[in-house]
Amino acid sequence: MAARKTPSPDPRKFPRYAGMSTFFRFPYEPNPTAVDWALYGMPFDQTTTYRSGARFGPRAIREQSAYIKPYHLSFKQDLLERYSLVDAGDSPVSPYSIQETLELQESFCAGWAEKGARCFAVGGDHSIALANIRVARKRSQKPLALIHFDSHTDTVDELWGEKYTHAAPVRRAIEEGLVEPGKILSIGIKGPVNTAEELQWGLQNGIQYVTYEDWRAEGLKRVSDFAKSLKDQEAYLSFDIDCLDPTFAPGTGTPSVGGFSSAEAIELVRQFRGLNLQGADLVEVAPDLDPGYTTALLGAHLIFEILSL
Ligand SMILES: [Mn+2]
Repeated sequence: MAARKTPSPDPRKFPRYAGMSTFFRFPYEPNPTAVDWALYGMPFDQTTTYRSGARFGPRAIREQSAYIKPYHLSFKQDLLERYSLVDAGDSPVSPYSIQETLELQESFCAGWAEKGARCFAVGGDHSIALANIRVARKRSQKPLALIHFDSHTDTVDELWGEKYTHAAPVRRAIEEGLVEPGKILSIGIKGPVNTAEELQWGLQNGIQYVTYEDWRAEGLKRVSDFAKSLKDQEAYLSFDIDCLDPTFAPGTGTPSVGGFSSAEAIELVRQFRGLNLQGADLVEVAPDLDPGYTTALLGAHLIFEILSL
């Protein structure tokens, strides 16, 4: 898709501390328009299994993103020159119903997709990835490649009788035919998991794993080889902030120790430069658990890195 002109006003013309918080000080645009990327908040954490609070992630990330500038030092690229980007506000949610929330989110995003925009969901817990992947899938010719950064496999079939949880988005996306088995990479899995079943199910259904331990032993090669193998294939990237070590990302609901540093996570994301991205999300930032706004700031930076790919 050809790059479009940046919609005015240019956020660089405003001080970084002034005015209403939008993602990266992009213009607030509640009505679907033809832009390259629409970022939106998903203030929903009803499927968290441990510490709640990710519903306030979008608000915190908007605030912390105000400081982030548009020029990428390594890529030598100005994000605002490459893409038109807006903050579409928050999607409606239905606090007592997970499936209704996913439906509301899907129709919220569909309006943007119809205008040609790609949707970046800012969570919220990881359950919200599914609706965003559904919309990204509709934009593309065939099932998407999936790059999944996470401490957890997110292939747990059911929790307390519920199928649409923050432990299941990868499994549901495969079952719904949204993503292509064999073109799915989960990066950063670590720590104890519930049962061996979730990992076995993933391996049997076309997920490749680069666990944290794998990455320690083997380095970047399997990740960069996977990235190269995608060529132009349409892809989706889902980033759960809990793949980082809690030292770097304490503000999250299901922390798991022994993980990536901020610099390592950024380096891993950058392996996907040139990715044909059709949609993305960043989830599980819980600001009430986040002293010094470290996790929200990191989340904002990672969104910048993903958009810059
Ligand atoms: Mn997750």
